[in-house]
Amino acid sequence: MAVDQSDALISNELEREVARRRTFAIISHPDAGKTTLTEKLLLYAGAIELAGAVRGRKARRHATSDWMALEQERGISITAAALEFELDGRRMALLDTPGHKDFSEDTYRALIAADSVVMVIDAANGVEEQTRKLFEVCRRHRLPILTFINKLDRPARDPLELLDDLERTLGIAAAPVNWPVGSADAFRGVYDIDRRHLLLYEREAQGQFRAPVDIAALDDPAALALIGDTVYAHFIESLEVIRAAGTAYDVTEYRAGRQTPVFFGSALTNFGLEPFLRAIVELAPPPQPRLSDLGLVSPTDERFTGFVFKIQANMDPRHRDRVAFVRVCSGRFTKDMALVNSRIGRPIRASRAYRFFGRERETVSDAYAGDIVGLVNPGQFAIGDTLHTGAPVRFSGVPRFPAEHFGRARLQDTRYKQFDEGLRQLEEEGLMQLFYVDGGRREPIVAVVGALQLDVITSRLRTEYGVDAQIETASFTAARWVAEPAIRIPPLGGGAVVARDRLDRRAILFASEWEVQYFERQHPEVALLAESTTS
Ligand SMILES: Nc1nc2c(ncn2[C@@H]2O[C@H](COP(=O)(O)OP(=O)(O)OP(=O)(O)O)[C@@H](O)[C@H]2O)c(=O)[nH]1
Ligand SMILES: [Mg+2]
Repeated sequence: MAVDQSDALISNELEREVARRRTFAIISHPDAGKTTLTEKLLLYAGAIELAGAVRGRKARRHATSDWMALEQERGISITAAALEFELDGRRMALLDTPGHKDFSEDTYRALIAADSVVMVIDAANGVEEQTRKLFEVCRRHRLPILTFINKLDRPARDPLELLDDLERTLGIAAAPVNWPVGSADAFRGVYDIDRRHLLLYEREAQGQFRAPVDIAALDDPAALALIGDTVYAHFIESLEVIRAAGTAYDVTEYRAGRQTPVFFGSALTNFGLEPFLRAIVELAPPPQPRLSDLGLVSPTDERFTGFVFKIQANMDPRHRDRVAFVRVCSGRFTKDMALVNSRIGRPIRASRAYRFFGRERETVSDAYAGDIVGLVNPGQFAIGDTLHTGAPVRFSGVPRFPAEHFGRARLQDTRYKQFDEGLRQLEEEGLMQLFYVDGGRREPIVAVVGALQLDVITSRLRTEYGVDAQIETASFTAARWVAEPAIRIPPLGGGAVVARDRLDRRAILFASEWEVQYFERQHPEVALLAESTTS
């Protein structure tokens, strides 16, 4: 009897904790303002006291989620950052992702760890290429999407046209929750369509914020005076169109991923941020069930399960350790618990577990489904690993993409040990794959999905491992693993070479996709794999 009671107590606590969690990723085309919006959401949630900037003079604060040296140097996001904070009794976990297509593998993995998505659209550009691609991934995973149309403080497309663009380009219903009053220099604020009230803002220097003026009635003379005649007339006209013919917000449609609620604003000048943050808290779904080889795993299932979606080395220059980011899928995680990595089968003690806030970390004693926990266990984890207690289980679906760009990494000094160690750890992160050509010099070949990742490798070898290296483009465009370890590989024509990966598995590097196909036609007996079989 006593046992039953304590079990009931645990499951009540578990249900309560899971129900208050919100884990979401911010996605978009490069430069739409994901990191700026992230920083402002943190500011409005009270998680930071001062907002940093994406680009700024040396002395200025940088955005919390762009913590890596190269991100700050270039003013772009390169790697997904996890930020956890409390808000209104909810535990929020936000993943700011890189927009550039060369880093999209990292973005896709972050999407797999989220239960919903915030999609940022640049009001001058509408739906752009990278947003469209990321949207397709969201659709496949049925992730609910909230849309923030950003940069209304600059010349923008007409809001009706922007909604139309969302609907046509993405094939999703767009339901405006608020409506912008003016744009560019005449951008005054947003009107809440359902609650029927107006939030008018003033610009503040240095990204500080001031509470908006809240006006209940549209025909309030004060509103008219603040907005100005021309902007007011235009606003009323488009509002009427939206009221008559616009899609109304519907929670079922949103949760099913068929409709996206749309908000307008400007992350940089702090317009429209409180309503958006409130919407995330109120509308975003709690942790959802996950598909495993045993079927759906419910977040309130009492046993702990999770998977590694990201590995990042050297986040903290003082520790120089490697963190495996785990999305908790079910149950309760406790520090020091013995978990099994389903790939290896042996138990591991989770003794160093952290919660992250950009680069900052804090020890966690327990975590629940929905949380993102960073585990420090050198060499024990690979991207995609399932961790669990109880009977064996595996989650699938952490994607890997085939490398398309290859380069020869050349050490320019004599720090061989650090060079090898650096390359090994960056490979473990999934930033690249390493190959060594048979019989060739000991110059590793690095293979990446996007060419900019080659710059990231040299920069990180320098700043994190103190190694001066150069990467010279190599003329390969595809790698295929040889399925049979013992099979004889026939002589290769064209630009192809035989190479080995770090685990000594044989692969062939080809100069073109056409060469791959030609080889496959000529040598059907040599089975090739696009991905290495995970060891
Ligand atoms: N005028 C204006 N500029 C903005 C706004 N939001 C962001 N920006 C600027 O747009 C640029 C890109 O912003 P980021 O926040 O880095 O965009 P991002 O989407 O995170 O970019 P990546 O992570 O590199 O894909 C920066 O110079 C920002 O200051 C806005 O609301 N108005
Ligand atoms: Mg960014």
